[in-house]
Amino acid sequence: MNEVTEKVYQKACQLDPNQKEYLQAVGVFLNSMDKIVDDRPELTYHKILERVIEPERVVMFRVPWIDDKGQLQINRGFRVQHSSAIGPYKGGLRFHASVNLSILKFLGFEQTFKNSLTGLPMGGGKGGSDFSPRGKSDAEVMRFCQSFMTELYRHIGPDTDVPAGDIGVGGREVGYMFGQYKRLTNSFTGVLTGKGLSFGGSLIRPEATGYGLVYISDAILKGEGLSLEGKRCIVSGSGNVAQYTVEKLNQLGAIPVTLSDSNGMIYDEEGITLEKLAFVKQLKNVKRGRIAEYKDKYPQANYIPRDKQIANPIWDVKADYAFPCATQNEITIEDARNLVNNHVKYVGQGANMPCTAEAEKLMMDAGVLIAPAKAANAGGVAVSGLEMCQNSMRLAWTKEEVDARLKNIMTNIYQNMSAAADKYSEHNNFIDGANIAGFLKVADAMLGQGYV
Ligand code: NDP
Ligand code: 8G0
Repeated sequence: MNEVTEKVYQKACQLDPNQKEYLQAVGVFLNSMDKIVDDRPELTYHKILERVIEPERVVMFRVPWIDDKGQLQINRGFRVQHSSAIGPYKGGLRFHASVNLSILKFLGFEQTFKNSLTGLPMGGGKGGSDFSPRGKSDAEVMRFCQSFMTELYRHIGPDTDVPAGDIGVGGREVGYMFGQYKRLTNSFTGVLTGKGLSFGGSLIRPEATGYGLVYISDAILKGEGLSLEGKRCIVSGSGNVAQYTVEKLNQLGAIPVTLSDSNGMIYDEEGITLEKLAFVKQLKNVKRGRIAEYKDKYPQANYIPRDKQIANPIWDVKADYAFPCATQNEITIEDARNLVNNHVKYVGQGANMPCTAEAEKLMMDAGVLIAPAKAANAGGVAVSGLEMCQNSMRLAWTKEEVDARLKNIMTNIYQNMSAAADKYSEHNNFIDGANIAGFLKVADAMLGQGYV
């Protein structure tokens, strides 16, 4: 960092010394900003960096609900409304035991620049709860979602803030929350995205993040004279993003060989084909089972339980490319060393901030090509933006139309981050490129709107 960015970072550290994920995201972002502060002195004069790292508003609330035994349970609810510079706040809701303010602030912060990169008019936000849907009945999940929305509804709206799903929040949860919003406000509007197809959802939204990740990866690799064809790919996670990453990798001729959850990983040397993926979708989305059961069905695969004391074996599988699609900081410095030693050439970030700052630096220094999350996984929020657009127009596009728009958006993101890297940083430094390209549009919108 230089003198300007270091000062901004030190202030953030003083204000929130315990928010480690938020400070990590801000730190990585400010490193990229070094390259533009000299070029754009008016940004420093108007304190754009100091302003843009601070959320416009944070809402925290209690969520009481009754479990199936009749016992009262209390969880914590949040909505971080990070930036409305270029559109209404937009971003997912995460229901997971690990959720806290630091994690949601990092996610809302990243969302702002990602949404800017999509070229669609969306600000950034994120929310959620430390409620875990795992092991809960449908009725418990419904009561929780209704209680959560009973507070959240007053803070959101189709032109104010448009939430969606994220970890632990899929079509079921979005549906329950939409139903409650409609009941409380007596209005049927596009206030949430990721809705069911029969009540305003968009085709291709479930597929969008994984498909978009593979589309942009294909474009990046082609730019280097490489391809996906016949390449072995590590994919982590086994939820929404991981599933559709595996699907599109298959369609483009690559060979995904792993999947995981928080209990362990499977390694299928013969490749996770579309037929095997159909089993995984049924297992995870319908039965809500664990990835360990893959081995019961396909005994030639290896199952390795997760031992948190040691480096994650998923990043030590021999492969060409890696697609982390589970959660933040899933690639540590030890994992990064394994990836480099195994000559993995490319990391496409499906999850948000999947690498620790040290891991990312080690891989960059070793020449691994990295597609940062705010570019690589922007397909999800991009199609959410298209869902908002369709809702406003009161029409629905075909899947071909949405898919074509998604492809086009991912190609534009690649070109914009690549051009920004060449102009301000170095060739193929997509981390700097995506941060700078995403930020400049937000900064110009902030400059134009005065001191807000
Ligand atoms: P899902 O809930 O569908 O799946 C999450 C997967 O990651 C599960 O396999 C889960 O395993 C695993 N996981 C979650 N938390 C942890 C943890 N703390 N430790 C280990 N494993 C964990 O979520 P998504 O697929 O939607 O999201 C995955 C990532 O992609 C997140 O970082 C999300 O923010 C990001 N993302 C999602 C988008 C979307 O459209 N859905 C868009 C852009 C980014 P387990 O079941 O054991 O918890
Ligand atoms: O559709 C969305 O707004 C959404 C949902 C889940 C995750 C993300 C993300 O970009 O991280 C966006």
